[in-house]
Amino acid sequence: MSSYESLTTGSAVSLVKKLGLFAESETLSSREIGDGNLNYVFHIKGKEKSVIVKQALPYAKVVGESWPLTLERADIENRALRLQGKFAPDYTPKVYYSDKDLAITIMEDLSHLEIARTGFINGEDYPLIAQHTGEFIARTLYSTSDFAMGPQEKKKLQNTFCNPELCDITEGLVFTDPFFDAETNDFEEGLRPDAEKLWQDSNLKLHTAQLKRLFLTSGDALLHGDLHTGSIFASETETKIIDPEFAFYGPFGFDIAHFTANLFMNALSREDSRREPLYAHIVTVWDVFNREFTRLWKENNTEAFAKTEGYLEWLLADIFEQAAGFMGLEMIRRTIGLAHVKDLDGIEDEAARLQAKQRSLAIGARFVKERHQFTSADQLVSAFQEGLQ
Ligand code: SR1
Ligand code: MG
Repeated sequence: MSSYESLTTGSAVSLVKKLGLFAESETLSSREIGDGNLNYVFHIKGKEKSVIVKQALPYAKVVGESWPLTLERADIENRALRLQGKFAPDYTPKVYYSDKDLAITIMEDLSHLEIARTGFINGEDYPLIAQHTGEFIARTLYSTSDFAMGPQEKKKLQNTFCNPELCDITEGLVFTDPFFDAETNDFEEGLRPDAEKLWQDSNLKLHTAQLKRLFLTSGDALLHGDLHTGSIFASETETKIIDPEFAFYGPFGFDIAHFTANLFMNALSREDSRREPLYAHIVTVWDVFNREFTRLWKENNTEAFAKTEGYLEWLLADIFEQAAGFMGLEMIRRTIGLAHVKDLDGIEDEAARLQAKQRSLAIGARFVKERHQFTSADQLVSAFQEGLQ
């Protein structure tokens, strides 16, 4: 029988004391700070140290108890964090404790950093975020792929990261619902003509179906699965990637696409003169990903065809093309689907907000439909700039 019960600020304190993370006698402060869609997050602070207690709820917090959700995701997140910590320790929070029944993970407190989405909205530029995120993605993906692990070990690991319910959320909210008049969609009335145009675009639907199939069937590597700027804690010098509860074996291009798409959406919310640092991040994350993936490929590759001329170059080009498509889908779903981004929703002026969202839809649709034509991040940035005209 499961011993699950949801924590409160008080019971979270009792738990960390019982686990010996703090002395019984110590006075601790405890606050629920989660602003995500799915979980409780308690910040527990003593005199000299602090920790984060994250607990999965048996339903999606963003919708309520009418949307039940597996607690298994806490175990997935905990195991993904431990693996990511092995391959990219500088960019992963340390895990101190986890309990499958209670669906909790106790981890390093990162509150000296800021959620990157919030920082970007407030005008921060985080000079190292793209370099760090590119390294994180290349290392975690390459290290869990057939190339690094060999097909047998990889398949064994893949079996332990089947994440059907969370994948179902992505399959619905990212790859399906925004392309139909679905109940989960959420947009302001002024966007209805744009949404309807999109629902009638059969070419866009065909491309979306192709990308959805890729998501459903490719098992390249252990993905983070939800790598938007709200899943990143950052400062001028540090970057930590959190929240891998959507982790599963999926296509190489997915994580980098989501990071890049969220930078583009922040760029939509900024004045032209302040977009340059985001464009630079987009180019950098791709440069770093390609460089790091290539370094790892050359250092450690179990594949018989690893040295076959043109194979690595073909693969990197294929990842880029997939990613351009996934990027477009992320922009579309964050604009008219269920889960929005504050970058766009927070634009106060109604006309400016509507324009930014219309641009997000149009640029997103172009990325999806023309993904085969893009071969570099510079080209994506140029296409984005054309979408601002
Ligand atoms: C019901 S969950 C909605 C969204 O929040 C998560 O962060 C994922 O992006 C998901 O699509
Ligand atoms: Mg999350």
